[in-house]
Amino acid sequence: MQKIRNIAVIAHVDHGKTTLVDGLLEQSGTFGSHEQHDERAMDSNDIEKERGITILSKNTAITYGDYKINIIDTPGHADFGGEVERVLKMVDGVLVLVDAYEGVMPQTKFVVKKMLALGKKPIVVINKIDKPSAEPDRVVDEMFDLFADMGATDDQQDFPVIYAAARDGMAKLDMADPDGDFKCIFDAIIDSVPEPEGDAANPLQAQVFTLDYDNYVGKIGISRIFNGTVSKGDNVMLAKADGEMVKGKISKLIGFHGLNRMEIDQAEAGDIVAFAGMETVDVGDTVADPSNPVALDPMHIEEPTLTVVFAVNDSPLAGQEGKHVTSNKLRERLEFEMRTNVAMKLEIVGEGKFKVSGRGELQITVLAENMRREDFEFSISRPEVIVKEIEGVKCEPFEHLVIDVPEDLSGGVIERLGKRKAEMKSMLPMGSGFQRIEFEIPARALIGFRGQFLTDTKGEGIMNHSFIEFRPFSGAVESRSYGALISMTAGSTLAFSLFSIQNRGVLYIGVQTEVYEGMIVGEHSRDNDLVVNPIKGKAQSNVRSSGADEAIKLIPPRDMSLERALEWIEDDELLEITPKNIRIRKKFLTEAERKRNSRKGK
Ligand SMILES: Nc1nc2c(ncn2[C@@H]2O[C@H](COP(=O)(O)OP(=O)(O)OP(=O)(O)O)[C@@H](O)[C@H]2O)c(=O)[nH]1
Ligand SMILES: [Mg+2]
Repeated sequence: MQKIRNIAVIAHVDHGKTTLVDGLLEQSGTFGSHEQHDERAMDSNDIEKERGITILSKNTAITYGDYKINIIDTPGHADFGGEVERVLKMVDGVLVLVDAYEGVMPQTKFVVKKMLALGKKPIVVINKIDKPSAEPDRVVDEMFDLFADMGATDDQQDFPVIYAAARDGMAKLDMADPDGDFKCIFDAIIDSVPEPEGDAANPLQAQVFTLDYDNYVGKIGISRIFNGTVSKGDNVMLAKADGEMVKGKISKLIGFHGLNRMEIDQAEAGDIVAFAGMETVDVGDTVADPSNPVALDPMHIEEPTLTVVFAVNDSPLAGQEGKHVTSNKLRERLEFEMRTNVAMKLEIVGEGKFKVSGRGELQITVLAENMRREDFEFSISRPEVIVKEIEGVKCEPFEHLVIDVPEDLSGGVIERLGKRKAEMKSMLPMGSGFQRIEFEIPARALIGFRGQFLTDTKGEGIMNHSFIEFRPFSGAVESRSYGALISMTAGSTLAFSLFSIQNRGVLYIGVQTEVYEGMIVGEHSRDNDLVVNPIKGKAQSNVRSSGADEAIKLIPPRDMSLERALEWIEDDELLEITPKNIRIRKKFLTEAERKRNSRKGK
């Protein structure tokens, strides 16, 4: 039997997981000496590259000595936390990274809790020790405390610690040691991660933990083989979560090495491989021996906490910029997404209206961003949290929120969070005039909070949150405190009118922008909506006013990214998303309709 180690790399967002995996690939010699590869090579899709974050967990394999090490890189952002739990079941040990300055963050707690509960053996990597602000000793203490608080067993508590600067390919076992390479990481993996259990001689049992899709071979199930041996062409039985048994055949068996996937003929217990040929395959399914099919424990899939309605674009500018605009096209695309993305759910709620649920705004905006790049045009509504009944009590998702703020500004932020029903849990000085404050807060109250927080902290605040659990509904929370500046008419914006409107608030659009009645052009500086005319030119006169035009100085409009816009909108507003533009609009475009409907609402 081949000598194998299976590990996952887990951490809070940006603590350096993908960079560390780069180093492991590089230093194990898995990248050929002439092989060209990008930085953070595992972040392979466009949005991952652009944003520098991991969205989907991905696996790779390296060879080190006579060992094969399967490594799964996981996303650190809380919205993709559901992936982590599934991945953890597939490995025997984990590398838990933690930033040598930031220390334990919300998602560190989340992943450590899951990992300990599943009985995994951790190796702790204190990363980014090259940072001038790094305090590795403090962070090691924080990790010990965290493990103790979360009920680690003695064996888990006794974790090896490695100090690293993953970006520089440097690691060592003691801060006092001279800088070394990743040898100590490889050795720790081989020595302290248990070898896979299971036996190649037993009947086949493999569990699918990730789905992929390929235009040529169709659905692909990436799986861990727990028992038995599997060959290309084998007949198998798919044991589904609901107990159903479906016959299947492995048309292709795919192995991993570095950044490559290649067809292989056989694989056995302990390994991670991919199967093609079974169109009905789902996450959690057991691929089993047809003569003795025994399902493995079903996989717990995290439930969505947030929902948004995707709808056909019906704005006055509809159909001008996108190629796929119909309800059918939209439905097909969303259904396609659901085939591989188990963390999301889809429900058709009306003519051309689709409720998409997921774990957070980022997850939803990533889908929307992918769709606009594929030439789709559509609208999306304000995110709403999912409320559900637990033992007769109405419950909503709660989040663990950690903010780092300049000390002199913390009072204002705390007050604002209080209005949003946040409960303060702790407050610590962080050095350099910053405070770290932890809260528990309804997820609902976080919608739209980020923009406000950045304003309140003059852009210096840092906030992070991750899901805790569903708790009893907490009542009304404060929402956006400013109204919208709404265009009263259609046309192309002119500097002259924008110049006067900019005194009323913050503009979201610049000159010569196409607008329509009911489109939102900015944020009002007061709490009510204000209807404005952004296309009015200066009254013509024969006398050329000396230099008056040159005097028009426009403040650059605020750049509203998809996430920012989605966080900003209220219930009576929509985002219009096309391949070329993101517009914010009122659901009801005329003032008369808005008045009628707000009266109805009351
Ligand atoms: N100073 C310093 N920066 C590092 C180090 N390792 C990684 N970084 C930087 O940290 C940033 C995040 O690195 P990633 O490897 O993408 O982090 P990640 O944990 O994979 O992030 P997510 O997948 O989005 O959760 C990048 O800008 C890296 O260059 C390090 O050892 N020192
Ligand atoms: Mg990453």
